[in-house]
Amino acid sequence: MAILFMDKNADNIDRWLRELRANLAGHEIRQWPEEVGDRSEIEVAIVGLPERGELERYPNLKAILSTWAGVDRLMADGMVPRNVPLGRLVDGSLRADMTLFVLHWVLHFHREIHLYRELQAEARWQPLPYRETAERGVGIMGLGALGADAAEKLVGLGFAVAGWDAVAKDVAGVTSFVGANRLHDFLERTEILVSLLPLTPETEGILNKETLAALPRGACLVSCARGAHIVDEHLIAALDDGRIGAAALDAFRQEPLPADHPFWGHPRIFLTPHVAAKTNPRTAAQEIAEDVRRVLAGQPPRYPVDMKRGY
Ligand code: NDP
Ligand code: OXD
Repeated sequence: MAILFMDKNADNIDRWLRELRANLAGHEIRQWPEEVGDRSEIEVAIVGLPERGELERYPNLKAILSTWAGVDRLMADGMVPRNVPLGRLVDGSLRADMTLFVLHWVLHFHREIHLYRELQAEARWQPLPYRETAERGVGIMGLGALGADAAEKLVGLGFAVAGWDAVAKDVAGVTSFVGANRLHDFLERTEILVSLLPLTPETEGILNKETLAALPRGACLVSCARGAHIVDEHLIAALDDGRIGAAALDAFRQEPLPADHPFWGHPRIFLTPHVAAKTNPRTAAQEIAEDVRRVLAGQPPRYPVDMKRGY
């Protein structure tokens, strides 16, 4: 019996295989496609981006484990069989990196560095009104594995933090807003909005002209989950007329972002190429190995994906 590693996109497959083999000594790890061999011998598949249809061909799969936190690509038709448990990645290193990224941009926007940058361009010496962190409403959409940690750290810095989720979350010091009918109330009090939602049919396009207009004028956006949460042209219009003060964007509808996309040259957009929190094979392999052992012992993965909800 064996474990399969399959990722059509990984540029570091050797590293992954090394880390997985170190953490799963005594188990045979086969690399797709070269080492697949007899498909009926594969019990667990560890996947980044699998070949469409391929995973349907493994009759004895007990689980599929994702090397990504977000599993939206795996929800597309034919990517994973619906009757095999799917586990996603929750990893302390990923969480710490995402929290640092969020803190960076929240502090940047809280201290209005984006506005000082514009004043600098005009050689204007103009201190802006002082705001305490306690007066600054920061809102996190999605207090999940990543969002809850960022929220806690922001509370620790004294910000007025709220979260918006599908189900109520109890994070110390964070005001919880739940469900579609509280979204407007959540947005109204949010001057710096952080998006850490998964991409699902429900959250696709959630940052659109209505939701952006519900934020206080000049509010800033930190979008570090998935680009398809944003309706791109609505964001550009909101930035152009000053309703949104600035946006830090890490993920995009199409990646790499096409060279002619208007985001690239927009003066109020800060753009990074999907690097907010990159999976670190060293730490991720430890987490994945733990789940492999559980699955082989007949238990489900620790962070199962709900196939109906898509995350
Ligand atoms: P989790 O699944 O742990 O958290 C998702 C949160 O979103 C949960 O609190 C969930 O609420 C909430 N949520 C989901 N759907 C809705 C909805 N329709 N309405 C309201 N709340 C909703 O995910 P993670 O925190 O691990 O990761 C979040 C996302 O970050 C990933 O899906 C991925 O897209 C992105 N990511 C980006 C990276 C980057 O480098 N840019 C790196 C890693 C991840 P509830 O629990 O109540 O259902
Ligand atoms: C992830 C990501 O979902 O890197 O893990 O975006």
